[in-house]
Amino acid sequence: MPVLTQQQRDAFWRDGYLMVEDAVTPAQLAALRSEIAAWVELSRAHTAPFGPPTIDGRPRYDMGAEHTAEKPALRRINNPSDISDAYREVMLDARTVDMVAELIGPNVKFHHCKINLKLPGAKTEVAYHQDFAYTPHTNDDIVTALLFLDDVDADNGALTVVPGSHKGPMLSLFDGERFTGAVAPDEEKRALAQSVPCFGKAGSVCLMHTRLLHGSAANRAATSRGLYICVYTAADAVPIARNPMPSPNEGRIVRGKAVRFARLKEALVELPNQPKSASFFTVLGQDSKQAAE
Ligand SMILES: O=C(O)CCC(=O)C(=O)O
Repeated sequence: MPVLTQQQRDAFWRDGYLMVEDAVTPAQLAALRSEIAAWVELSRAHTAPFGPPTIDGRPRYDMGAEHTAEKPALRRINNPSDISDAYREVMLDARTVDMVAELIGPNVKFHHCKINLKLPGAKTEVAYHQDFAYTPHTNDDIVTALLFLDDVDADNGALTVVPGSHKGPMLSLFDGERFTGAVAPDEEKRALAQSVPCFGKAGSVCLMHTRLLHGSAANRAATSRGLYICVYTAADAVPIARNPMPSPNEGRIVRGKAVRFARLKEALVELPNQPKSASFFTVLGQDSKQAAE
């Protein structure tokens, strides 16, 4: 039995994104949320990004500069599926994976995952960009699955997307020679004028095409906004840039089977610069908390 209707699949390809409620079971959602609560507690004892490191030696957890023990601003956990059974289970086998397989399958592999967290009072925001510019592949059958760990409304920093923009051009994330990780200010202004917010209950997922233009504002509410973001590609999409967040699970087949041929889609792709810091928020000009020396 398919999990998505034909109408939902058509909407994804027309708009470049699709919202689906109840994308994981209540038990899965509860397990993910309980891990987050523990990681937020853990972050109170830290004054700079901390481990256990990802496989390229960078810290797994990143906090915004406003972070304090009393008011944590943990904003990123890199590849939580490497360190948590609950996150691994959802990455490998939640209903979201079936949905992705119905969009770009049958053969689907995992690329990387992360949590973007906006705790109350945190300043974290996401400048407009297209994910494909960070993770270019030989073709663009790539879906970013953004699972809502909290209820998301108009005040707590919702994801905003530009419907149909996945059919448009790839926009540069460079300002001259400098990789800014964000589209130019005039493009951002245009995007803001056309964008729509993605609201939903915890447990909803936004399935987003890798070329869709999107961003998000800071959290102005007293409630947190967490997203568990998993990136999946068609098995015949082969990376043409280093994974910004490498994981031992990169390339793992999550539905169907491995394939022998890479599929090439003709395109001119600007190659990204990879972050050396704990998360791309520093590339966007939002410093991490750093211990005072
Ligand atoms: O956290 C968000 O609101 C957006 C996430 C995002 O754009 C990304 O991680 O590429």
